[in-house]
Amino acid sequence: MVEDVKLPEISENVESGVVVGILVKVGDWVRMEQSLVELETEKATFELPSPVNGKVVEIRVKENDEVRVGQVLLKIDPEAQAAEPSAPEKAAAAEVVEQPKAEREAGGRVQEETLAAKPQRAEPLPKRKEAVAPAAPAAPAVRQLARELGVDLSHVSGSGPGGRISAEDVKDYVKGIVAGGGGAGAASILKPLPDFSKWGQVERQSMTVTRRRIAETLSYAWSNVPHVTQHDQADITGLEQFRRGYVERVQQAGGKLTVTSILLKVVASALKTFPTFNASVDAERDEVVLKKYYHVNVAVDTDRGLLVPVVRDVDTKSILELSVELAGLAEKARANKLTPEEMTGGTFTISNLGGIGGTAFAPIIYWPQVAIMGVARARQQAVYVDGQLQPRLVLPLSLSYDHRIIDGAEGVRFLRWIAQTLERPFLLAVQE
Ligand code: CAO
Repeated sequence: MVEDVKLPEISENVESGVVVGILVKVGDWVRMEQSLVELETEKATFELPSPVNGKVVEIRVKENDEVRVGQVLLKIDPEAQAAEPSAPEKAAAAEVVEQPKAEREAGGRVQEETLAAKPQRAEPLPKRKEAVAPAAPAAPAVRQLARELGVDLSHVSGSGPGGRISAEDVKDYVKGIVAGGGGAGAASILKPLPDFSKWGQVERQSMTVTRRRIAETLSYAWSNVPHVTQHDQADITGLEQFRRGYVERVQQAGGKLTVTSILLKVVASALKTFPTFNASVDAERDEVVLKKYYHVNVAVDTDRGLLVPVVRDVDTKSILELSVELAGLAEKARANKLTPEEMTGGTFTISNLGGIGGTAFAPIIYWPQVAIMGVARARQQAVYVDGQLQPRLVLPLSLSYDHRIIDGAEGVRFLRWIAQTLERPFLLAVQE
């Protein structure tokens, strides 16, 4: 009976996709799991594998068609008779059978594909396969390259839209492994997991494209940058009074005046005073790249995971402008509307978890930057001021920096500078 190949349910809330490539034609013999159609959804790009062995008898879609979950894309006849092989094909098949075992194994994939196109082997065909899991998003040519280089694409971070993997990404990954860094994936040596189901019930969930990219980026920084984290705190009692006094005004302008938007301004001044914190390390050339622009990433917590939009030219903007811009970027991040440009080019990162809680944390540097500041929750504390115990609002700050180019003393000075500026915000007015 002819098998309808439909667009399966890909993931929650994804009801349709766009056909970006048709990988077979009518009359082709396909094997179960062979890629048939390449599809792109708002979350991922993947290749739809064949659920059966058989012959493609009809293709109902073309490139750029939008297709819905459950729609029939093509039809495969699992019972169609293979054409009688020609004499040369029979000879080739006989040669394959007579090849030495080692040689057969070495060329296994090519043979498998050849045989798939002309099914002459009398091997039993597996039954239907139900589950269809999205593969790593990459074009067939990129998959071919990965196969040739022996790269598992699930370890490669895609730089294209929706995490799509390009040939360059595959090459970069291999270069990283050769250089000993593990590549963008930094996951070259993966130990096999135990079978957890031996000890109890488990559920497996596919990582989203966003989650995979977060994992790749942070693994790379964690494995390649020697981190040191320095902690300090700032008495922001006065700053809080100032903030409260302007909350409404900023709100009217469409922003939210919080410690994060004030920190953007303070950080821009600190980066000008301590240029090494606004740099990158070019390890290949043994150089430090000092940037003369001040674009600060702000970590935003979204339901898809951590996103880090950039506020550009922070040094040229007022706290009011920064508050409006930050509120807009955070909203866009949470609505999944950030463009790739809005997340690239940053020179330093602020990660404020204080709105949620916590006393301190050690953030991971957002490579290729060299420093990141973590902010935890400001709390009322009893502090001696001029010999008197007073209730003060104290903000915990943590700075992780790249110890290759920043020494501990400089780390302390940088963070102290920020703390002192927060304690005496009028300093901002007199700093460059
Ligand atoms: N201490 C105490 N209160 C704080 C605070 C802090 N450090 N930071 C923020 N707050 C308060 C704000 O003043 C606000 O209070 P009100 O609602 O009473 O005015 C409330 O917490 C919520 O603030 P916010 O989160 O809306 O605004 P923000 O500008 O401070 O932060 C953003 C914006 C985008 C940084 C934040 O929403 C966010 O997503 N934080 C999480 C970042 C993150 O996940 N980092 C982890 C990266 S590493 O895994």
